[in-house]
Amino acid sequence: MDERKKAAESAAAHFAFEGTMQQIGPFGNGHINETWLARFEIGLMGPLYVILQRINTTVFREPERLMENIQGVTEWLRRKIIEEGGDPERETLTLIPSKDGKSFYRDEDGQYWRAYRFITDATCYDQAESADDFRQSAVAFGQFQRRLADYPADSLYESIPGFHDTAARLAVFRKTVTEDVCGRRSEAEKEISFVLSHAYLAECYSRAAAKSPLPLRVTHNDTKLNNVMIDNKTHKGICVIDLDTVMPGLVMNDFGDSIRFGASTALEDEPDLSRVSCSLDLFTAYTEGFMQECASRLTDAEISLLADGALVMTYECGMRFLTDYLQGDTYFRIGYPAHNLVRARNQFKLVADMEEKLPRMRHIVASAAKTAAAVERARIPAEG
Ligand code: ADP
Ligand code: GN1
Ligand code: MG
Repeated sequence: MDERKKAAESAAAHFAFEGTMQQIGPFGNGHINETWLARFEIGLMGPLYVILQRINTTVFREPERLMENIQGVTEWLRRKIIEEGGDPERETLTLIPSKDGKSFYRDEDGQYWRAYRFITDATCYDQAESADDFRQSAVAFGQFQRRLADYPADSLYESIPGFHDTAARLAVFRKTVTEDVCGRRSEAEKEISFVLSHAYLAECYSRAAAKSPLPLRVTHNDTKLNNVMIDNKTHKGICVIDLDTVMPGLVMNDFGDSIRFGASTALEDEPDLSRVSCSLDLFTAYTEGFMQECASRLTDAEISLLADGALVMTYECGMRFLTDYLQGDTYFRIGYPAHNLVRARNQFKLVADMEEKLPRMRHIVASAAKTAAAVERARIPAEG
């Protein structure tokens, strides 16, 4: 930790921060980047906080191109938020440039760093404290989707190729099981069988697309609850963060990943599987919030697949955790040796529960879509 802290401290000196750095410490619960919170003192103005992140370059191979994405997307969102009369400092991430005016700093070891203004008086939750908070996170992701609807998708670099290509991930999984480089296969026979017996989920969208095309949109692709900030006072979802995976993608995946993480009755790594299930109350709250923001922009084919998206994303994420376990934990940050196996078991319990609840989930989506359409119809003449 000391070495890492020293590296963070010396990286901090290369950003255009003002004042004197008083303190720096690890922050947040992200699995990918290394996040630090630094406290500065600016004369009589008191403390000011910034987020400093070391970009995970094992995961993000071309950090400079990644930062171009983030710069483009945050500037775009900033303009939209100002047009809508919002507060751009709180409603989107603000990059702090390096002293030489770049959006990142590359240190002597070739590590890449970036800095953001710290969004104060807001929290990223690992679990929804209430259905209403979860509904607010849906509104924030729905707004994000709406604000980026006309973003030039072609200008976005694909930061992780095939990120949500579940079928390709299944192929990697099969190969990983065969190779068994860490000799861990025997620890995970039941979970491996689960993945193989649910391979139909990897074909869900291609089956649907054969009947009706599924549009590619600018999506976030990592819409878990702790990637949205909830205002401590108003409890509104104010800012979508963690923009590394903003790429052209499918809206069902953004919806589905939120459900996977936030509608579960337990944390993503809860080992007691009796506590893990998909809460239909939380599912309903999220669906209503999301539909309220963007139902009118979605096609019937997309709406009819949203609930299935929750299954696909949960299956894919469980498979990714299990693949990482079998490969020796090189991707997701772990807290103990079997962490990824525990996470995978947890996700598969959730998949099984969602399979049972799928008809009800589809029904909830359909009726939220109907309500959103009725609200939209009532609003248009009044405005016109
Ligand atoms: P990772 O890719 O590792 O998940 P994130 O970008 O999501 O990294 O950041 C990790 C955590 O740091 C977030 O869940 C959040 O708690 C916190 N965080 C990141 N950016 C900010 C910010 N600008 N203001 C406040 N907190 C932030
Ligand atoms: C990672 O970066 P973070 O912690 O928000 C991962 C997601 C997974 C998630 C599981 C770039 O998200 O895809 O769904 O962990 N992000 C990346 O918690 O791989
Ligand atoms: Mg994150």
